[in-house]
Amino acid sequence: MYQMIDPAELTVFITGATSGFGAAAARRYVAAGAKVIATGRRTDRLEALQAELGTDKVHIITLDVRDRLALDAAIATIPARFAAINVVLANAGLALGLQPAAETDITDWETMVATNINGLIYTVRALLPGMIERGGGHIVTLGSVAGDYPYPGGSVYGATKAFVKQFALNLRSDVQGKNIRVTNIEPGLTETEFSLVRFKGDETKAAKPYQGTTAMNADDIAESIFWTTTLPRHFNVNRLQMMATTQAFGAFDIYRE
Ligand code: NDP
Ligand code: 8X3
Repeated sequence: MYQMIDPAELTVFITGATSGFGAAAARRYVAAGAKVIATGRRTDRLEALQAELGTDKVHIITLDVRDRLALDAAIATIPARFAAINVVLANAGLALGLQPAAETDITDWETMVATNINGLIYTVRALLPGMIERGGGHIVTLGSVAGDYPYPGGSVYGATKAFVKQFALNLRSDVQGKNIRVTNIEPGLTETEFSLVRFKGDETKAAKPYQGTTAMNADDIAESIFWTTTLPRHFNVNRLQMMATTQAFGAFDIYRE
């Protein structure tokens, strides 16, 4: 019988646990016996998650990942029972807008960079030393197919996810010999609140990407994350890219007069 890691050994720090992948991952880990530190900006959602999953298994922290000092301060207050973090799921992120570059709102670009890049590196930088001191751990980052494949209107979002991918790969080199695993999860179309955020609450626009098809869902991604982190410790998944069966690649776009 193939020997997976016992999830009861895991304490998982999750950014963006109020919705989508992060919330689904919190449920998956706790159902398997792990402890979770669930973070995000929406306290009411965090409290509801904690009430659902139990205070013995879930510690919550209201946190904006763009605020490095607040992040550092919050981590310093984690109770001893949850302090031995050995999985970091750096998941918080967003896309804003789908306009061509010349028409985009510059503050949308700034928010994506501040969240998807700065928030992610602040999270990893704050938690990595502790994991090294404790002798090991696993960092899971949330990239995207958008970090590999371009699409119209995806200029800065895709670029932030290309950053995430390269950061994760470079991180692997830096933690060589320290028993730290690093995995970049790279999903395609997945139905969460992602589109509602991208289209700033416009439900009609947000529903469109998922209409008439079967996208992946948050549980699909949570299962993949859970799998990579419970594999035997000698085995590192560097990158895991997945798409809905109904999503594939298009042809190059040739402009003609
Ligand atoms: P959701 O919108 O459902 O969830 C996003 C999560 O990120 C929320 O919990 C939100 O919490 C959190 N978040 C956003 N900004 C901040 C912030 N400044 N500080 C702290 N938390 C923040 O989207 P998904 O679950 O789909 O997305 C999760 C990750 O997966 C993102 O990085 C996204 O780019 C990536 N991804 C998504 C895909 C998809 O198709 N859905 C495909 C590929 C990658 P709160 O608002 O409470 O702070
Ligand atoms: C989210 C997937 O295709 O909307 O990262 O960019 S996509």
